[in-house]
Amino acid sequence: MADPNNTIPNDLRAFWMPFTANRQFKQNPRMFVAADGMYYTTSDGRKVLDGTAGLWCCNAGHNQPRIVKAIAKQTSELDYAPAFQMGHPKAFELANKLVDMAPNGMDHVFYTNSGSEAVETALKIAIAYHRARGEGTRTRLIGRERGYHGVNFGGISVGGIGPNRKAFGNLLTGVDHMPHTHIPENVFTRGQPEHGAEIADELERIVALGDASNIAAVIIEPMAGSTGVLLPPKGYLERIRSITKKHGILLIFDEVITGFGRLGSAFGATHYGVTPDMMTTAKGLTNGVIPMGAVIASGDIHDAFMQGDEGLIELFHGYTYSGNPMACAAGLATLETYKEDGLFENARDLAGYWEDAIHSLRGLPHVIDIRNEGLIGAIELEPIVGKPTKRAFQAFLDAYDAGLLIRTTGDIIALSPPLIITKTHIDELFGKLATVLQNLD
Ligand code: PXG
Repeated sequence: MADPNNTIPNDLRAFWMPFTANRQFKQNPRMFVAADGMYYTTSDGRKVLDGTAGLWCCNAGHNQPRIVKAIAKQTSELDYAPAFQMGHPKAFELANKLVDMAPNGMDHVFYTNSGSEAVETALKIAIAYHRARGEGTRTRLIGRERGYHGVNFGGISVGGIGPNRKAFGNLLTGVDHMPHTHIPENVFTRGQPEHGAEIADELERIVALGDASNIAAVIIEPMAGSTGVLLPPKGYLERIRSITKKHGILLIFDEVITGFGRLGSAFGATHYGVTPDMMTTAKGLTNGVIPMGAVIASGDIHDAFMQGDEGLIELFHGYTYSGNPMACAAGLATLETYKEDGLFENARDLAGYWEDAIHSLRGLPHVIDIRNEGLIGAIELEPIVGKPTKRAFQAFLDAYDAGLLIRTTGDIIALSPPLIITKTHIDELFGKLATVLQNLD
């Protein structure tokens, strides 16, 4: 690869890259050296339109001036403060702002450093909550096929993506999985699919088998992003909510992707009008700039822990970097940007234009399904026989060469641009993608 600025190190061996074909990458590296607004700059000086907000996280676009400034200021003011038995003002300020955006009654925030840690935290809180209320038998967890809840042991146990689980032994015990909602009747649906609400009733069967008195929580993504954008059928989330409520089971929405405007509202919960008991968040919380996650929990859950001797620690859990000052500063500036620049509104306003643009790819070679909602979308390609994932990955490489960043999972292309996107960018994105697909083997 041409590298006129000499920015690619000579030796790429030491860095063991995550979720990457390391040997293939290192033979032909793709390096970003700068970013601004909707575009990355590559080491060979090309502009690449960001069709994925990094990894679904840079919702306010790159190098957002408010965020850059806030971090610079924070680093010279208070770089780090101990997270246990000490506080700093911005951690409280950010928690209050998050609670203001969350559905009514979700009014406490526990900080983590990633989505994966937010998931582990929520699962632990769920089990400890029941115990605190004298229902210590409620320890089982229920996830869903094709669910992605990060990569730690709890998350891959409740998660439903085979390759993320298969090499890692026994995982957690006491976990069941509901079926996913991706059914052929809904092919080429615009927005929420019509068919499949009844798939939620499978939860009743799992509860009947394991008994509600043994079940702590159900965790699902309101819209399953990582597996390739699977939207909840109309009525599905409502049914899951009513079944969990009926049986005293906590409902956790994993909002790591759906949080912070992706669907045109603050959270999937607010977009779909279904309130869970906890939400896990990360990514867009700090615009991806500084690692941070958070669990937002209901008052009921929080208050169950606030019993007994006030001098005792209520929850034996937390991280060195929980509520880190730099992350809090980035988070506050990010939330301010979403508000001041009307980015959730922009996502909502452009959702129709986005929908028409993505569905205009119907009929191109190998395209077997297209789905969308808010500023998210997926184009599913027919796999090459005997070589699953190869076709979509080729599209990824071709798009990169054409100046467009997309994300692929299996043979699905997923799109989730920064929410600062304009109609012109949408035209550029789908114009480039159409050319890539037309020329794909
Ligand atoms: N839950 C959900 C719903 C996620 O999407 C995590 C938890 C874990 O977050 P961390 O911060 O630990 O990575 C995620 C992360 C992709 C992709 O392209 C998706 C994620 C991360 C990286 C890539 O599908 N989702």
